[in-house]
Amino acid sequence: MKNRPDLRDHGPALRRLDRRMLLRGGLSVGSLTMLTGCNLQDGDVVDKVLWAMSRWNDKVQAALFNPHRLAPEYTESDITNPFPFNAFYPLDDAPEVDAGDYALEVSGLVQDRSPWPLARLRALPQVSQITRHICIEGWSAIGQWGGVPFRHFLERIGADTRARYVGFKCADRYTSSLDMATALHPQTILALDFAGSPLPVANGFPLKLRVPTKLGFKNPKHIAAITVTNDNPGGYWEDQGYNWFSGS
Ligand SMILES: Nc1nc2c(c(=O)[nH]1)N[C@H]1C(S)=C(S)[C@@H](COP(=O)(O)O)O[C@H]1N2
Ligand SMILES: [Mo]
Repeated sequence: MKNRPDLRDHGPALRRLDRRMLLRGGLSVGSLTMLTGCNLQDGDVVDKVLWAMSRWNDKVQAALFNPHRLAPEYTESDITNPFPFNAFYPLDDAPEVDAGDYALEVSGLVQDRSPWPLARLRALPQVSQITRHICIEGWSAIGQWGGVPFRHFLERIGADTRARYVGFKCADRYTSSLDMATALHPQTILALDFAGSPLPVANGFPLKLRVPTKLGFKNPKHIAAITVTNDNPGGYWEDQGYNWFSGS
């Protein structure tokens, strides 16, 4: 074939392409060549095409997202023990947040920007779920998380729930963001507890977002600040090419 792309030149760009897009859409690099009419020899062009496809994929996924469909829930006997740790650094570097000093910051399109010490979060209604965490790196594990339904929290701070995004900043400088429909999903929780006790440092002390309808990287740990916005805040992995929506 004349225009056969040389995959070796585009390894990183192709690895960043959402696997699901390839699987679901049945797309191949060969069909990409036909669609774009370019021979994919130019890394920048490949990158632009893949980013454009990923943005388009975000829109399709958002349109397909059913705000009422629930992720499967499991029983205590299904829980994975020990539960894995994962971050963009080794466990020794996980941030040690001082519980006494801690207060969650809130900003953006919200009526009440007052900070949230842990006791104030604990005073809100709490729920618990046993769900499967799926990491894009190829592992999954079932765990139990407890905390405040995120929808309740957003209503409590007077968030404009017509805004498009909720952004998260974490104590380890990790960032991530969610579409508002997923933020309001009944299983999305601002988790304080893991396996019935306060979150261990490894798994996000003092606060993480548990989103069972999304891949693991969209479950920020050690959350320090939340913002409600119409400008897509992106995120640590999102900005490196992981598909932004990454959910079902
Ligand atoms: N603050 C922060 N949150 C994070 C990450 C991180 O590096 N820092 N990694 C993400 C990824 S890729 C995964 S798989 C999960 C891992 O959560 P766990 O350590 O509780 O298994 O956290 C997500 N949230
Ligand atoms: Mo992950």
